[in-house]
Amino acid sequence: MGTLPPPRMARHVRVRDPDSGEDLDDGLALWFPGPRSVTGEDVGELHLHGSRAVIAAVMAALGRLGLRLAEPGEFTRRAFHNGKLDLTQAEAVADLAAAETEAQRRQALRQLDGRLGELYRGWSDRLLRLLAHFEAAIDFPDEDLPPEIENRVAADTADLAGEIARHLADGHRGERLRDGIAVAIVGPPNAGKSSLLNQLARREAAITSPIAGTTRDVIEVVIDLAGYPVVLADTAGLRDSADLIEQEGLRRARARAESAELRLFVFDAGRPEDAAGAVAWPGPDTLVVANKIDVAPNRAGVPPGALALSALTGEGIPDLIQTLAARIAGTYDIAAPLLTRARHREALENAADALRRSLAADFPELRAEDLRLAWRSLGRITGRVDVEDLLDVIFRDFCLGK
Ligand SMILES: Nc1nc2c(ncn2[C@@H]2O[C@H](COP(=O)(O)OP(=O)(O)OP(=O)(O)O)[C@@H](O)[C@H]2O)c(=O)[nH]1
Ligand SMILES: [Mg+2]
Repeated sequence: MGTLPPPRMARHVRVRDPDSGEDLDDGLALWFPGPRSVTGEDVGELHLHGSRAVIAAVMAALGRLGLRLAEPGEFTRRAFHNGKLDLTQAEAVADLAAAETEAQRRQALRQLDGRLGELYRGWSDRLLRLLAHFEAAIDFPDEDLPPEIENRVAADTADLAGEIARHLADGHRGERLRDGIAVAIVGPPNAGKSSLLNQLARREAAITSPIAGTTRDVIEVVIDLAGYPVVLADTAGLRDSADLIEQEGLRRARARAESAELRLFVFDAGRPEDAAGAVAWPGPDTLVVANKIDVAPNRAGVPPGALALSALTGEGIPDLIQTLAARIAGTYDIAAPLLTRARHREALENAADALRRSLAADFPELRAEDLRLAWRSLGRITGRVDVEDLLDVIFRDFCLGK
């Protein structure tokens, strides 16, 4: 029987079967007594050679001691229950484990640092203070809220509703960074759209051919574009067509172009008149790309502001990647914590609605009830809904009439 290593110090150990005494592996053992551990409980770690045979032998021996494998998410769940993490941080653990690009990793780490939770808790605390005024007025009905307090509560409620609304109106950036930023490739047939998709994906994801009308459906690939997760969509070439299948393809192409965050309008530099098709999607979110520059080397057909490249030779592709990455960085590289999940969005929308209702309500009881609903919605995001909080604040922060 070995002894415990000193707390938080790695010790070189022989791992032995407690019954037979047989050596099972050679490794490291660490001991983290609670509460200074990842879950807040006592945690022991064994660092082993991870082969199936070693794991099977050690697991069997631990099983005989009454230990079992953790369920999925069990460590994080225990950490949450023991107050080591709030729910947004627990979600960030899952995001960090699933992150595929630098931008996703950074976003998840920022959330794990607790900044998103802090923002929501800050709002929640402000609501509690507002609520405390009403609770007192309701508990002591003879004493009306002084009008200046009532005005301040209304102004603060409106401020908070405004802040939450601004946080919600973020263009879904945090969620998009988790799921991938939508970029659509559109343009006339045969311009080289599918060839460009293949270049950016670095594989032959889409069929290309000299026949106009090769691509009929939307073809999606997920790529890591300079650290950003991008869902790149190739679409059918835009032209008038009597073919029913092609018409459906065109409908899908246009719909995808509309919903995408950024568009690459690709045309053949040898057919400069085609560049005009880009006017269907005016604005800075459409990058105009003159393709096949390898066979139009004097660049006469490249309008100002367009990127010239060859999807065949790869010339100009690094510039396109850089331009796209800079565009994406301008939108997504911000220090403020972003909303990352539909769950948070829904709770925040409920909170904002409740605050607006509270402002419109006639009686203090109703105003208070809506504030309470808003507070509960916010509390659900971080997982810290607890009426004890409310009672504590009422008796600590509020002193009626004094
Ligand atoms: N010389 C040259 N040929 C290219 C270039 N890019 C694409 N092509 C060729 O142009 C033809 C059409 O390319 P695709 O990528 O299939 O064009 P598309 O825009 O997807 O066409 P549709 O799917 O029909 O709308 C193919 O024969 C490609 O090999 C380029 O940069 N230079
Ligand atoms: Mg195509």
